[in-house]
Amino acid sequence: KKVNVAIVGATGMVGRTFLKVLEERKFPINQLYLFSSAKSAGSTVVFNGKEYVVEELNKDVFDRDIQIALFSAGGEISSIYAPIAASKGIVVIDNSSYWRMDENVPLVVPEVNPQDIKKHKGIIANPNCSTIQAVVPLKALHEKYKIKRIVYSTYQAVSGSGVRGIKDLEDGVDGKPNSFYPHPIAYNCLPHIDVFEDNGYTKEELKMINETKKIFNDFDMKVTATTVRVPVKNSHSESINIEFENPFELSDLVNTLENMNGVIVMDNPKENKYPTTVDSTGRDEVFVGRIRRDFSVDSGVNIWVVADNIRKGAATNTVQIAELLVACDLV
Ligand code: 11C
Repeated sequence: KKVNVAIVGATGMVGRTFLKVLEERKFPINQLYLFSSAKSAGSTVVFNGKEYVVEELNKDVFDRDIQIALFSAGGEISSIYAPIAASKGIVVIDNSSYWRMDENVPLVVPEVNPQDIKKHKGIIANPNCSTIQAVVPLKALHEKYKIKRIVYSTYQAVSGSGVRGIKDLEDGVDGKPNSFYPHPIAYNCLPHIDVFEDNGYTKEELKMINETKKIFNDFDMKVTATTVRVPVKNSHSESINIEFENPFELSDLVNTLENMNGVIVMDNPKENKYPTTVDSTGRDEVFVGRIRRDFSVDSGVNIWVVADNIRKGAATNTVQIAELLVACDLV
């Protein structure tokens, strides 16, 4: 079965990666339509050896025969255009944060809660990149030992802020001033991702907390987070401390992670083997290492989790959701 696919935000960093991933995974596309803002409209893109012209987005484009629309053009565009597309029978898979916590919108990571796509009413949300890479390994551990509490500490790459973040890092290395972040990011760490809320947390931290609970459908789970921007170009790293309800054997826990779909365990400290952003960039899997018991609690573990935030954290996860829709005959 082949489907007609639209990409909204086709010229952005995630939009371009959608095209790369769709091509690599041989997604069954019949017609492809590419949309962007007026600024980028008219540019051309090559997909599967064929040239496509990017068109300016307007509400009438959704009158075309389209089955799936992948959105990555920011929350404001999604807030306006996703419901318009959905009202025309198109299934929208949205990368922005706008719809994620809406109770009518499933928030899906295919390795974790694929069953939730069946509840969609026209819009499916792709979680935040830092949430996606965390919940993939956590799913296996939650099923086996039941998670009681999670402490996330992240080390996030500048590509999470798009081209402006990469520019600030490169400019800073060249000794030029920042134009996007409030402080230099070159040779620095900023405990500040997205905006601060009144409770002292950043929006990125609250996304990780709330999205984790929604994906696991467990609102009793205790979750806290500190998210930090680091001078790394691509791939986010996370230290995750997990406390379980049930006891575990460390070898069994490692085995469980090794058998989890989408996870690669790289863990041999004696040989300096642990995942870094160099290993994960360009890959679709989530890499896990530094797996060790937390001796400060009855049943707890520390893990180090690294993944490509533009691929598994955004484009690949979205394309996997589209693959699921096709496989489940939901489009
Ligand atoms: C970052 N996680 O690294 C953010 C980017 O909610 O989709 C993605 C923001 C989002 O800055």
